[in-house]
Amino acid sequence: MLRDVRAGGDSAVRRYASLLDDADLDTLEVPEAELEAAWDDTPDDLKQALQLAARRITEFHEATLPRDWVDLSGGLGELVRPLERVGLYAPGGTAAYPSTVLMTAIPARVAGVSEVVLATPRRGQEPLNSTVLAAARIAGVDAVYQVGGVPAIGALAYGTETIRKVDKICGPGNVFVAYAKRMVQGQVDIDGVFGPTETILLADESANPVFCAADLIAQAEHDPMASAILVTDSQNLIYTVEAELDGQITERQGCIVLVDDFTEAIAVANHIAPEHLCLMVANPWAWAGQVRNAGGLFLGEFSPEVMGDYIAGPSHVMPTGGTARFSSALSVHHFLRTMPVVGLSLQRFTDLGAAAVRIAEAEGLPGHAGAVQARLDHIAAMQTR
Ligand code: HSO
Ligand code: ZN
Repeated sequence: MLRDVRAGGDSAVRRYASLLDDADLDTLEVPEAELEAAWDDTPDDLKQALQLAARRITEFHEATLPRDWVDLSGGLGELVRPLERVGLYAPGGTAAYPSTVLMTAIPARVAGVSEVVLATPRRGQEPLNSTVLAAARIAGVDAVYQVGGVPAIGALAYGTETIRKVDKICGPGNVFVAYAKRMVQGQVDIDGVFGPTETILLADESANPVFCAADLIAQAEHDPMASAILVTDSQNLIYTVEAELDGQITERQGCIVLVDDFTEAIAVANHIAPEHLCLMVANPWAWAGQVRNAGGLFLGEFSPEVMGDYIAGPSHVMPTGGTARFSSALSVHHFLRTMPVVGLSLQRFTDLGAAAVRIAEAEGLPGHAGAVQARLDHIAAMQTR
């Protein structure tokens, strides 16, 4: 499919839309009228909730923006530059989450990306998810394409007549979308390949069992592969949480781990490196320093993961499957590149030149040595004049 889209452009995308999703696309872009109608259909209180979320996500990401710096005396600096174009993917059906549109588009916007586009599948005659479209508008998405699945990833990666090639593709998708992203990686950047969502609750005797159970259930609701794990040093809490759960989570989705003490609980979490780590303990800030591996850290009984999913501020796109050991939650940094700048003065050059020449000689690269030596000689000649 990727090869076909690369070769065939729009017409290949159309052909697959009809083949896979039974959709007969006049235009690849969602018509303006449908975007307007989606906006009008969105209830005011929901718009306000999305706008509040958008404001908080914007503020959080603005606060984390790195700045350019230049040290004129040392002749060194680093300039920060946003990516030019980013493509977001929003899955169709029940996994169409407006929150994910905010959580991917806003960090890109705040980073200064000039063009942010969204691809989401059109299924047959069905209308698109109007809240997803409203969220795209609130997040300032520039264009919405009604294409999905592997062909959408191909179109964003290679470009077609109507869809411009992007520099980075972000957002969750089913397993085919995830693999398509992996296949185009290198051609474009991707945010990651995400597996099923995971949450670990570390709770002590003081934790509220009703809250613990509610958080485990919220996590398990995502899909049958989602995992919800409670780690505790309190046998008593296990009884009370189990009573609250009342069989609402299947064995495949969850488990409860009894540890000797809280130090061991933290060690378990660091070993698993979960996407979400929630500390339901008396003094969560005191333990935060011990956490090494987690996609996102949620502290205390009033910071359940669900607040992070929707409204707290950080992006809810977080590394899964233990990849939190080496990668980070989506943020402005994923949409920026840094460019080191070297602007040495004559004095700095004179101080450092001989060492560079020496290393060049050791590497057997006389041309490199010469590029420095020519200047050193020139400076010496100027000074004796
Ligand atoms: N918990 C999910 C995000 C999400 N939850 C979206 C609800 N909607 C990511 O791990
Ligand atoms: Zn969630």
